[in-house]
Amino acid sequence: MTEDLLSAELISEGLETLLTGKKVLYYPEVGSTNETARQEAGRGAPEGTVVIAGKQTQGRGRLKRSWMTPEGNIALSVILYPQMAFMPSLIMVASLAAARAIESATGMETQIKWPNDVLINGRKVCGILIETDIRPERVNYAVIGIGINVNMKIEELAGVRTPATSLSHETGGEVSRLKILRALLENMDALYHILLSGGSVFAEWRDRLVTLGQEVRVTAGDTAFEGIAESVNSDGSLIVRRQDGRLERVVAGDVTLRR
Ligand code: BT5
Repeated sequence: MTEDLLSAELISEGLETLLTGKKVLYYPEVGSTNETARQEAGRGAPEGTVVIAGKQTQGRGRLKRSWMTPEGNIALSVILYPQMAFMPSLIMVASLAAARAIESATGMETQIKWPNDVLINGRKVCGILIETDIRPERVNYAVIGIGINVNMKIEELAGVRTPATSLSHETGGEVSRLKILRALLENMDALYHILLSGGSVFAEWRDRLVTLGQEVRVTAGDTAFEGIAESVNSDGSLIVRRQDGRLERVVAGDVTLRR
């Protein structure tokens, strides 16, 4: 591997952001950046603080699943103190920022799989986990965790149950984590400021969804059903037409594309 050093200074130097990455905490190795970010948020870290790890030993996905982050990849968490009204848009901000950053840094085209995966050629290259501390009527903090497979051999992903890939595998060469990280933070910042100024990021997110029009299988809690993903609402929920014709609104859950 050629030199792709990371440090807080390299990541934040000259970054064109208003909030995101003004404070960067870089750890060569950490359990989970989301866990560290939650502790920092609990201590009142400034909004936009970013926790980045060279490697995670206990990276986590949704529903207590695990997320592999060996050396050479990106694992980061951003601390935000958003209004409650912004909550449904955070997943859109995060997945759009990741998609845009990957595209600008590699020239590869990406798709977003509802609600939180970024794909290249139909394979997952990025996962997002948002963890929040919500007090009645108010968000204490939100931690946006993003994991991107950057320089990872395809064999390292062999144990993963859904189709997955890495940027180095797709581009056929080593990819600069620094370039992607900086683009990611700049895009996150710009997209979050659209929310802060009363705008919406919904249309771009919807237009990038690969899920719409597809046959899907939805599992949510104890229930599972199949149907066609017809549309999404501006709150991010997915509208699925079941085989018996009924429309179902899916707020959380796992969606598998049945291709
Ligand atoms: C996710 O969960 O996709 C969210 C992943 C979020 C990871 C970031 S890294 C920074 C921050 N700190 C953390 O501790 N987490 C966040 P989910 O949709 O539940 O997908 C998890 C599933 O993806 C696992 O059950 C595996 O099957 C698969 N998987 C694990 N590692 C993977 C990888 N590196 N690439 C692709 N798929 C993976």
